[in-house]
Amino acid sequence: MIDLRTIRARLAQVGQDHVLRFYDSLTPAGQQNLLTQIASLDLESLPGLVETYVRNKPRAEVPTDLRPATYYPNNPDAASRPWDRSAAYRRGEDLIRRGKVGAFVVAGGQGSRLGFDGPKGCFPAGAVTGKPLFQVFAENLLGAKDRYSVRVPWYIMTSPLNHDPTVAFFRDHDYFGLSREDTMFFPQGVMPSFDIATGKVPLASKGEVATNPDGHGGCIRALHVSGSLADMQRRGIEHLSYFQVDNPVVRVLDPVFLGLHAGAPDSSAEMSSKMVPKAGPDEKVGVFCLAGGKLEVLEYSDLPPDLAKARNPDGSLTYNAGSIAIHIMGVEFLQRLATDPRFALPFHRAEKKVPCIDPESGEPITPAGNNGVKLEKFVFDALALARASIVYETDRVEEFAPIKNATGVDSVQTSKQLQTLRAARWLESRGVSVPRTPGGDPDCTLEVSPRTATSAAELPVAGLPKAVERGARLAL
Ligand code: UD2
Repeated sequence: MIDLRTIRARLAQVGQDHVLRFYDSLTPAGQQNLLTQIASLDLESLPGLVETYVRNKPRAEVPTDLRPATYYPNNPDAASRPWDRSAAYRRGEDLIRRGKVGAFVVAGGQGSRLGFDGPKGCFPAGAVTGKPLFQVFAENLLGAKDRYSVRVPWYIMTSPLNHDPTVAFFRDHDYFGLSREDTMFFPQGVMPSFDIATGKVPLASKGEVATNPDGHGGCIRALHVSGSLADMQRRGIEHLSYFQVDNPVVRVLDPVFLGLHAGAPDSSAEMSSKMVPKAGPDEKVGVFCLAGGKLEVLEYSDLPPDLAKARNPDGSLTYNAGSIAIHIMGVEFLQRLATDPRFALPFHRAEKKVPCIDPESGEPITPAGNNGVKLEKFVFDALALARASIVYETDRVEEFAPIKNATGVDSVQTSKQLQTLRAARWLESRGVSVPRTPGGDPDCTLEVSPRTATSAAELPVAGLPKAVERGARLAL
């Protein structure tokens, strides 16, 4: 039993005792739930956080020695930095075959921009089949089982807000054919939200404090406290392939990327990243930069417009290395960070709409504008903690078709177009004729399951049609 008086005193000390205003109106179970929730928060840190991030808006300092990051070009013969793709492939493939690689999706975000009611991984994403994002990722792992005869464990980070429906979705779909023992779910941590005007923590209801997931950077601690890192060590997993829940064309097990991460002379095999050249100065992706000799990602909102627009003599963007949020992380590295008592990633402040109740009347408030401040940690801030970190360029059409918005840029529609475009390329590379519009876009809808292939080279020729009909919908 958590003691009311102790909690009340601690709350009063940090100026947040209003969260107990409706305590007496709750059932005994409701009272205990509220006290348990409050006791799980780091109350003593709240005054400092309110001062730093709510009353003030810390400006992201742009380091004076900032320069663009270097990267392994997609073309290994590029004069800028030649490298041995087949050696990287062999090394990466060997790691996969020997069961040294795990998969890790961060799926704890609130997905508010998409307006989808449910965990984002349940969103129907397949261009033809409409299969959910989680199934697409599962098929990557089933494909690895077919190709490499290996069971790749999959760690799925949820948040307390979507954990139960996520687990139920997998159970209802029989884990999409994966083994239950190889599919691990764990919730990330939360942070209290803050009222933007007062710094008070709002109440989501009379018996619940408003909280938000603590950002994908919370995954490092969550991997540790959930026992996932220990599980990886038991299984002999050395590298974790990290990806976001919103990208159905991610190549979960990429031998070349793994090989570079584990074997490139300038990699510490601690944390590596994939990039694509930015679509334009305004694309909403972070950029890889170097500062103080360390690799870092400057989030798009923190990159000053003059740097975002700066160009090289050949016309390309100077800060061109866009992060598509695909990383490989060494398990030893994660263990070292997670068990270091000094380890803490910085918070990033975001102004958001926080649904809550009126602190006086208890009536629900649906905010019209941003009424709250949320604090989140970003996983890419861990890059600077790696001894050395490499970036590998990949092709946008091959690996980046995110679903973030209901319409427009990075929407389900653009994702389906990109899925089709990629499949068209793969089919054409196999001699299949694909109808195109006068503008050059495929005039059909195509989808290749990652169980069938995760690259053109993996697409089996047998069984492919000679030509795709105009307007056809074809799933392979
Ligand atoms: C992210 C990157 C951006 C670029 C882009 C590529 C950040 C801050 N920005 O932008 O630089 O790489 O992706 O697509 O990451 N998530 C959690 N828990 C949380 C918050 C988020 O699991 O507490 C997951 C979320 O489920 C999703 C991913 O992290 O899989 C990205 O989150 P986002 O939608 O907030 O990031 P976005 O699209 O603004």
